[in-house]
Amino acid sequence: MQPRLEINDFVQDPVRFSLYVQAIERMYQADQAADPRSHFQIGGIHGKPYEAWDGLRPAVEPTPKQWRGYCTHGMVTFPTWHRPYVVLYEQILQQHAVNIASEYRDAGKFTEAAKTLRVPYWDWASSDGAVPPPAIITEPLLNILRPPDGAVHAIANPLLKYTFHPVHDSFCPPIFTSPTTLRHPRLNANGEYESDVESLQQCLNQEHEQTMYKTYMMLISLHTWPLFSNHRTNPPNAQPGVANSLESVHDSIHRYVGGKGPGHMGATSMAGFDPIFFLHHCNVDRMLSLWRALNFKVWVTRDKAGDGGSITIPPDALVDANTELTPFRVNPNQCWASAGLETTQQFGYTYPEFDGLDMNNPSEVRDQIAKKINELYGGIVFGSLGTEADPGDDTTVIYDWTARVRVKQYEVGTSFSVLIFIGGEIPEADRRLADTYVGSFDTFVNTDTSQCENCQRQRDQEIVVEGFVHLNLSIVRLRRARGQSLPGSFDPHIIEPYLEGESLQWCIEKADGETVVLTEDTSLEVTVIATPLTRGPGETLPTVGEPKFYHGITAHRRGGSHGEE
Ligand SMILES: [Cu+2]
Repeated sequence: MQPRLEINDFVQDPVRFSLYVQAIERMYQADQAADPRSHFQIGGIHGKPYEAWDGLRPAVEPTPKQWRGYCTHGMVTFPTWHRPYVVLYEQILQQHAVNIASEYRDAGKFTEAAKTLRVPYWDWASSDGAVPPPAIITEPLLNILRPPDGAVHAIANPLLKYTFHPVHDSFCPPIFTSPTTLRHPRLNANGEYESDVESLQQCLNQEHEQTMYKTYMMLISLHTWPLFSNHRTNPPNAQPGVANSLESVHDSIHRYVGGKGPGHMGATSMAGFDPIFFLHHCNVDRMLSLWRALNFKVWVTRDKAGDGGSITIPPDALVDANTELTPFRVNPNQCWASAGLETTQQFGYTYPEFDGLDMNNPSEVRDQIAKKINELYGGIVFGSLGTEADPGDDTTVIYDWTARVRVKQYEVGTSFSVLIFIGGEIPEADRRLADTYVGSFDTFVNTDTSQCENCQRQRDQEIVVEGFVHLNLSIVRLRRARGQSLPGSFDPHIIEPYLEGESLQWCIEKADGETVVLTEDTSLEVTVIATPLTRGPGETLPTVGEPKFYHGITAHRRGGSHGEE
């Protein structure tokens, strides 16, 4: 079984990396209009150009309400739909790699590497930092080993962007009619859009600790499929969430890469074209594997598709583990369904955390993966308190203080963010760089549809999405800066009055950077919750208790708590 490697490790191996880069080049070169295995058509499965992929047409003509892409967002199949998607991409790359390997005069080591080539993942929650290596985001040229002699050649770096040939008619101006994919687009002196890499790096650095915190809390505190799988709010009578769903954590990364505008990664219809999409989604798939190892009896449940469904799923359809994940075929007549995708062995890949584990022994796998998760990401939660990751002989309790955000997905008609601040006013500009900034809840939807005929569809105005911004790190930072004592276990009798005094604030910022003025009837609801995390002697992961709601901290303000539930 071959592990998919973290991108920082992956780039260290010149043979593997050279094959990967050249395989991507070949996917780029393939005919956009005619070749279903071209980068364009593979990226286009996700959203635009909204065409049937490889002849797979919807059985029923979609309604005006329906989303025209194949990808399933805001529903229970979000994690599983993207699994065969990344596999398809990986298989195409690997086939190219095998062909490329045979072109070297000394083909042996290249052929060996090609046979075991798997796509790398970008661990944006890594304690080593969220910014991918320069080869992925900054270096204009890459030194790779080229056939036939295997000597080092510098080539234009295909990992920075995809160049459309041509830009498709259905792409919306002004940003998406640019000749290439863009990250953090800005206008240059010639009036053209270009990627602002510094802004991208700054954003990823700024959000890194919150991302790590969100990731750990997602992995350890969610145990049901509806809470883990997607960003939709659970019905009022269901168990309340205390951490972000996998989809919500993923949505934020799309927006951090897309930046203001947004660039391609920030819009569902365009995201699949940016080559970083597959590095990101490979990590999303890894998170699915890690979470599933902890919750090995839990899998896809049944729920209404909701929102726009997908090109083959009407919005009012029920979706479950047997729903076909179009257009990913398991055989010529049938597509994969979530039932059957519980493990990755059938696709010949695994992740490094599973190295050496006996996959036939799920409780042993669970215990080992719990340790790994703690080592990888646990420090951010327990470290914020200054306590050791290992509690030794004592039982440790800390409270996780969190702003829960609920808002209608189409509150403003485009992707937007709810930004949370503590300890001062909300600045006028560059809000995410301010000292008072805590973190954001980000929606990832289609871009503004008002001027673009191709994007118009009636949207489900009632869909409410949910996310969580964790406050503990900012509380510590603020108290340190003011020379105040650290809050120990974040006990409610200290933190509740503290949060009231420091005034928690929020605002909505559209993907183009514009601020949304909150009206009296805004659907936004920010509610503070505190969740006890208890770790006994010898326990690896903490036990996550029932959240307690502190409505008073945000009530009676626009976008604040609506009161008891
Ligand atoms: Cu995505």
